[in-house]
Formats: sequence, structure tokens, C-alpha cells
Amino acid sequence: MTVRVGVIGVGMIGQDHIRRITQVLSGGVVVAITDIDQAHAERVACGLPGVTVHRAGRDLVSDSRVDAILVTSWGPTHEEHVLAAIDAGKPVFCEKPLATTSAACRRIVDAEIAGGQRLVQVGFMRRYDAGYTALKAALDEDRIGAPLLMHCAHRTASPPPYGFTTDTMISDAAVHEIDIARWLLGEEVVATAILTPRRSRSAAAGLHDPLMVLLEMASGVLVDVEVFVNAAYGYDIRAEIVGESGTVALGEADGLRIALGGRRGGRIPADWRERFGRAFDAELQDWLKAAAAGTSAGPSCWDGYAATAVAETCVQALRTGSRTAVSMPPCPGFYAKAPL
Ligand code: NAD
Ligand code: ISE
Repeated sequence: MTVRVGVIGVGMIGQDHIRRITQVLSGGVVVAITDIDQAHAERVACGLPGVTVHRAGRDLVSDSRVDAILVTSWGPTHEEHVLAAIDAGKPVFCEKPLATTSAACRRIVDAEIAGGQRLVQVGFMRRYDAGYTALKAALDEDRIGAPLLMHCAHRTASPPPYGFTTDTMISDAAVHEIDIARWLLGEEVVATAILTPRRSRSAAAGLHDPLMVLLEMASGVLVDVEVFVNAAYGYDIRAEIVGESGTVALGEADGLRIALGGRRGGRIPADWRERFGRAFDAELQDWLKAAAAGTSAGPSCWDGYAATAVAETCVQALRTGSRTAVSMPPCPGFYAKAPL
């Protein structure tokens, strides 16, 4: 079956996902799009023969020719579109964050449970990245003994254009490390603290860049995340786990090191599209396969909820300057078959 996909929000990642469904992956076709910027949606549709441009997300969701929904609009609008898709019984892939408040994520979790079947996949694509899956295998095979510490860096050349603040450095950027730490270590974050180092002169007003985010896992493993969104030199994602008997770390993104003219060097990815291109391909292929069967796979609503609940606690910790405990109910049995 070819899944007929409708895309809500055709900005940077929306267009990149349209490209991969249209040119790279199998089993999907884009039949409808919408964007609050109608003129922009019309321009994007010019390159997509036969695609319908809807005025609003709800019209696209109720279009009977649309089998499954891809939500790639701004974070605060995700809840409305994901709830509409669940209500229509259609599989939905939602870019991270699932929603920008834990209360909104909870409403999505409750709606999915009430519907009785998994319909939502959240865009935590790092779980499909070869480097991170190799890290997970090393931990699962007990190659470095019990993990004790995890050191991460999340550096982007410049912040995204959609109104980035210190809070969004956590809820939109560090949310990836929050998810990947939960997934790699197989446990929840129980407390957070934020440190604010010397501020870069490149940071816009309202942005405390860089930040150090500290996550305390249930077993006591401590995760530190440097988030630096004006890093200028490129997109650099790092992770190293320190265990009782060894360490394991992500390698170079492109695996290439050149020695030439008395120098050594390699390429640094420009942005997330380059660094995680194959992971995006794999996550969306997984989603199309599940959507063809009327369901969803991969990171669940519960993962989306947990990541946002932790990010929200980090923002509280930033305000108070103190270690702050995460308050989260236990994972509902509905999601128990897909443990961390
Ligand atoms: P963008 O600003 O380039 O695109 C967003 C588009 O959504 C814009 O065209 C905007 O007009 C449209 N839009 C906003 N609200 C809408 C609504 N209610 N209905 C229809 N259209 C609406 O932003 P982007 O970089 O493409 O990011 C979009 C989302 O994807 C964000 O949630 C972001 O966090 C996420 N994202 C994820 C990754 C990743 O690595 N997984 C990378 C980039 C962006
Ligand atoms: C962006 O929205 C992403 O999700 C990227 O993966 C992340 O690295 C970047 O910091 C975010 O702004």
C-alpha cells in the first residue's frame, strides 16, 4: 500500500521530509500540504504536481484522500494537529517536541490511550542514528560496565530563526539529549539543574548562550549537556558515556579524517540535515511502514511527554538556580510493550 501523506507546516524540515518521501523512501506519496503562510504553501506546491493546498490543518486532517499526517509546524501548534489526527483515527508523525507543555503532551497521551491504538510517532530521530544505536548496543552488551556519567555537547552554528530564547535552548534543542539519555540508559530523569557559564557576545538579547544542563537519572548516573547555539564553526553533536571499566563515545560524523599538507582535518556538518540525514530517512521509513498498517512505531507519545516534562523542570531549575526534582507519573501500561 502507498500511504497518502498530508504535511502540516512546510518550512525547513517539512520540505526536507517531503523531499525524502518523494525522492528517497518507498511506500509514501505526499498528496496534501498546508501552512499558515498560505502564499508559501502555494509556492511549495508548485514543485509537487497534483498536491492539494489546504487552508488549515483541520481541513487537511479531514481530507479523505489523506491516510496519514506529518506535523512539521512550530512546536506550540503541534497539540492541535496531533489531537485532530488521533480524533480522525489517522497515524501521525509529529516533529519534536510533541508539544511545548507537559499538560498538552498529557492530553495527547490520554487521547491516544482513549482511542485504544498507537497512532503517534515523535521525531526523536537520534534513536535511528548509526552512532547512537552503536552506543546503545555497547551498553546493552555490557562492554564498559555500569554507566556512571554521560557527557554531551549540542552545538549549532546559529540558532533557528523562530524566536529562540534561553528556554527554547532547553525545550527545542536539549530535548534531544533528554530523550537520548532516557533511551540509551533505559531509565527516567529524576532531577535537573542548570548552570549558566560566561555568555557569548554572539548571543542575541534574551539568550543565555551557552548553557550547561545537568540531568540526574534514576540510578544516579549524571548526564551533562553543553548547549551552545551560536557555536559558529558548524553543527557538532557529541556524546561519551563513562562506565566502571571503560568509555564509549560517538565517532566523527562522516567517519573521514584527511591528512594533507602537514595538517589533519575532516568535515564538520553544517546543520542537522547533514548530520542526521540517514537517521531522518530511517525514522520516516519506519513510520511509513507502520502507517501502512494503520499504526505508528518508534518514539511514542509517552516519550514525547517524558521529554517535555523534563525540559519543563529544567526551565524551572534555570529560574530558581537550584536542583529541581522531576514530577512524573509512572508510564501507563498502554506503552509498556515499548519500554525505553
Ligand atoms: P520553520 O519555521 O522552518 O517551519 C515551520 C513552518 O510551519 C513554517 O512555514 C510556518 O509558517 C508553519 N506553521 C507554523 N504554525 C503553523 C500552523 N498552525 N499550521 C500550519 N503551518 C504552520 O521551522 P522548522 O525548522 O521546519 O521546524 C519545525 C518543527 O520541526 C519544530 O517543532 C522543530 O523543533 C522541529 N525540527 C526538528 C528537527 C529535528 O532534528 N528532529 C530539526 C529541525 C526542526
Ligand atoms: C532543531 O529544531 C533540531 O531539532 C535539531 O536537531 C537540533 O540540533 C537544533 O538544536 C534544533 O534547533
